[in-house]
Amino acid sequence: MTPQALKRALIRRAEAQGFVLTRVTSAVLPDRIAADLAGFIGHDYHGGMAWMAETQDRRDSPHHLWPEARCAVVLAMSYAPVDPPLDGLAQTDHGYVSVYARSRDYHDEIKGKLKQVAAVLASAQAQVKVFVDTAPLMEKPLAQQAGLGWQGKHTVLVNRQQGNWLLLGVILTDADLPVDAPETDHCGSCRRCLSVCPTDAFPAPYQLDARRCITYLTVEHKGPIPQEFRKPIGNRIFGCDDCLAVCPWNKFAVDGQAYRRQTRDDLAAMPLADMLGLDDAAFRQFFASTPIKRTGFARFMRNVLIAAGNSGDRTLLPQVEACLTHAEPLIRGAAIWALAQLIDPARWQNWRDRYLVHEPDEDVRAEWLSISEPERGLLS
Ligand code: B12
Ligand code: SF4
Ligand code: SF4
Repeated sequence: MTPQALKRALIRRAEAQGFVLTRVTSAVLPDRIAADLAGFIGHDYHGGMAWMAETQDRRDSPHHLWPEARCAVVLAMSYAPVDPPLDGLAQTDHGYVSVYARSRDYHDEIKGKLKQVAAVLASAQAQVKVFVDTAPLMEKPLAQQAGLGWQGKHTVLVNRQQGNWLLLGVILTDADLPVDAPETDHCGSCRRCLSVCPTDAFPAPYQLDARRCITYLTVEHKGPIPQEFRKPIGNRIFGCDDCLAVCPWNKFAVDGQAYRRQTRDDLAAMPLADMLGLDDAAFRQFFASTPIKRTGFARFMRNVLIAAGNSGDRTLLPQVEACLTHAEPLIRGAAIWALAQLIDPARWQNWRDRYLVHEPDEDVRAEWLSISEPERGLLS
């Protein structure tokens, strides 16, 4: 088969698997990308994602990860939502889950489909490796170089027809295929994604300080969520879609049907009262094979408690109180903050005196002591 015919066969197979975009590029990224990655890591923007720094020398170009790689086939699956995704942010007694996580884990979903596409290359005696998200590979710069779209000011890949609700997958191969032209930037003077960010996570256009991003804080970050972000997080219990949802290029996006077949409607808006009632076993069962399960029970409950604190819903108080004595210090610490948001500030001292005396963990004690008297907010 000629390289052209092989590429056509690949694209046909990819379309049949539900990918909306498939392009080919060289497996070499320019030095500029390595310098940008070094800038990101040098500023500590990766926060606690130590694996980014540990793999930096392989991550900066695919041919450093796999020296035999000649080409990268980059594919995108649309997960464009049908309903306006941010509506759930107003339902403060429910938890908001970002659109990509409201379904079967996309890593499993897309990897299976990539293998089907890669089989076309393998049957032509080419070597292949498939990647979704977790490998040390810069998928967005690679996608831009392949012409799938451009990295918008929010750093996510945007396509003129599909918008930015795209998940990416990559097939590296030692085969030589005809490559596509890179895409150029079409953000123009727009700044919508930068202005909407609740935690001011963009130090500059095209740069993200992950430590300030709600997705990092609710999904990747292991410890207590720093105080300054707790109120801006609102009811977002897993990820955030604000910068994606405002991008004007989404108006051309058709809904992500292939992906949505795996969607669970019950994950779009979950009553906080139900979430607070989960224990570790029920959590694992309810979120089985979704990305949420990967954060683990303690981090998930930390997020739910922050949302409970922001809910203004005092009917949640008994469940919040029950968490003050939970075996997990991370959960106890978040419960203290939630309590402080929900109770009458005049009663704070009583609550603290009752629990602080029994608290063995230094960090949790510090949580109690960090609040002298809750601010008199809407509830008082
Ligand atoms: C780490 C990571 C995160 C981190 C950091 C995100 C980030 N922007 O770096 C966190 C946890 C915050 C995150 C969040 C999300 N993620 Co994420 N994430 C990744 C991962 C694993 C690596 C990204 C990476 O290499 N970052 C390092 C920076 C340096 O690279 P970059 O973002 O390409 O930035 C370029 C420029 O913007 C510039 N730059 C960026 N920052 C800086 C800083 C300085 C100082 C300089 C000089 C340059 C610079 O340099 C880079 C190269 O040119 C990829 C999968 C993968 N293996 O690629 C998924 C991936 C990027 N994530 C994805 C998704 C869907 C999300 C979320 C939308 C999920 C959600 N709804 O909650 C959010 C989006 C938030 C946002 N605005 O970026 C998709 C994006 C698909 C797309 N359309 O682009 C990916 C590709 C996973 C996938 N396979 O589909 N993610
Ligand atoms: S995902 Fe949310 S918190 Fe993160 S950069 Fe986008 S708007 Fe900001
Ligand atoms: S919202 Fe505007 S600035 Fe942000 S990525 Fe979309 S077009 Fe670019």
